[in-house]
Amino acid sequence: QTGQSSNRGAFIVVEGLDRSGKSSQAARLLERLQTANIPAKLMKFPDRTTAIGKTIDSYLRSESDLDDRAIHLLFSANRWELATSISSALHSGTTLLCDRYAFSGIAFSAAKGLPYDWCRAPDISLPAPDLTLFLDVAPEVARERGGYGEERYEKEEMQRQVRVMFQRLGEETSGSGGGRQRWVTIDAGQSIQAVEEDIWRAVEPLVHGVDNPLERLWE
Ligand code: NYM
Ligand code: MG
Repeated sequence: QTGQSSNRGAFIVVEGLDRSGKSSQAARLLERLQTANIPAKLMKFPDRTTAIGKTIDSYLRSESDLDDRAIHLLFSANRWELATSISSALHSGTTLLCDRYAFSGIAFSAAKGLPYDWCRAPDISLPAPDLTLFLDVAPEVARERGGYGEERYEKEEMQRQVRVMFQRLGEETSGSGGGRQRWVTIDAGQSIQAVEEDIWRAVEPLVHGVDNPLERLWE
């Protein structure tokens, strides 16, 4: 326990394919933190409530069309417009859970065929997560869970490519920060309870705050 010396909340990101259980698990984790009286907040990207977010929403529902690079930059801009609130929440001691982040940005656009390094560039210098939980599930298992939705990208072949990109991001992001693993792959094909326990095991060491300064992504 390092409770009394902690100086900021932890930044925890949940990533994965569509239908990997991210949103449900993030909600369960938020509830668990709140029950333990840990100040916590849940964010989600894309944040469809902002002006940029509304443009993204309309693109995802195929109500509008945009150049692949233009939509990629808007997803990144949607993170940048919230970067200050991310760091202020963390510095005020709030543990921040984030349902998707820059890794989704790269994985989905690179899966469409855009160059990986080009995709990564606009997200360089965003607040860096202390921990990224990758909820890994085979696309065919994800599909069997009530099927993919109607939005763009929610097709099995696309999801297969996205998973390959996430695996590459995991390899490049693994390694430790502050003595902890920065990227943890969770077997999201297990039962909801087993996934929740695996997540808690990874998150628990961070929930009383972290001492190391907030870093910037890929700097
Ligand atoms: N997505 C999400 C991207 O293509 N780039 C990004 O930067 C982010 C954050 O948007 N299929 C994709 C992944 C999803 C879709 O996300 C909508 P969600 O979590 O289903 O609302
Ligand atoms: Mg979705």
